[in-house]
Amino acid sequence: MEMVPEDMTMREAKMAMAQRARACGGNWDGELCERLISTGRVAMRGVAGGVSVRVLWALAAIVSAQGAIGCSDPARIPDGERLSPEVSLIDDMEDGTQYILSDDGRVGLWYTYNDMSASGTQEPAVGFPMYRTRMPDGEPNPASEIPPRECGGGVEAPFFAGEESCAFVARTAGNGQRGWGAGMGVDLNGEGGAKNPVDASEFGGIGFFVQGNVRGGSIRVNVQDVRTTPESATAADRRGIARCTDEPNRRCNDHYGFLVRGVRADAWSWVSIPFYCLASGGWGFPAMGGTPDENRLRTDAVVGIQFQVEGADPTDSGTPTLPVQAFDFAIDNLAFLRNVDANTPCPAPAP
Ligand SMILES: [Ca+2]
Ligand SMILES: [Ca+2]
Repeated sequence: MEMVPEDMTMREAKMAMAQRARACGGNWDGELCERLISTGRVAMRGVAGGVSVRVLWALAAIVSAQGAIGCSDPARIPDGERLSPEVSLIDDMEDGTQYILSDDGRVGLWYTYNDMSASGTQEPAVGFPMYRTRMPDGEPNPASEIPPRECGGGVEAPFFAGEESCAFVARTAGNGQRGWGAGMGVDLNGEGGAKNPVDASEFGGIGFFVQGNVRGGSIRVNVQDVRTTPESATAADRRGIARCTDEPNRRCNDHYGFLVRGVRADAWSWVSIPFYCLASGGWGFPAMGGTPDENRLRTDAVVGIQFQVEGADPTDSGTPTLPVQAFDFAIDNLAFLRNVDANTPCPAPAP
């Protein structure tokens, strides 16, 4: 598969810059505003490798002008909320970069991860450029190896009715995983190697579009909190939250998850997962070493979301029990949801 960073068109570049510049309105203070704008510049340089120096100078001028105006503009809807109050978009991938939407106060990057099998491969191998399924004019990209998603959400996700750009998705593919498998994930408040939490307690769950060719049509979705994530140890300790360690009865990475079934290669499906449907595997903290009351997601201390496929040794026993199998899947419009709660049914396999 081809996954090289794509040059942005001028229109896309301007949209991305405007998106960041809008962050300066409303309640943002001046210092944070400046930081977001400078982050935007760095991000633009990172993806716009083929854009001429003259264009970059022009973009810098646009940012300066919009930043100056935006910082005094009181009327602002964060980018993640702009399509509907029912959802708070974490990322729609449309800026083409590995950064999530930063306008709602979340900061993080998409990444890939795997069991480090000697025989394993996984794309994207360098950084995480988003995959283009449509051309800038909205027509399907003839070079795309996966079907483009229709804009607007359809009957499954009507809250995306106002969606106007559906060119990019997050896609990963690989083969040769002889251990527990591979996946892609996203941090919601990442700074360097530390994973800090965000408070997601105002939401009822998560949702996303998925498409792919994966073992059994299944992908495990993990919502990580500060207790199950080893890179969040400092953040957990700061708040006095009991957490996983490397002790045998308090093992890390047993995240709260849900096995999504019925993932299709020929079609995109919308999946809504209420938080109450998430369960740990029972082999780590807090299922082991904690009380039953503690054994559910801390929605007030969520650090990231992961999408994972099984390798040949799903239980990490040391002996492969399944054939090695290639995988290739994509995610779009990852969002926190306000329209689900404990009365919403857990997802059933797609028809
Ligand atoms: Ca993004
Ligand atoms: Ca998209």
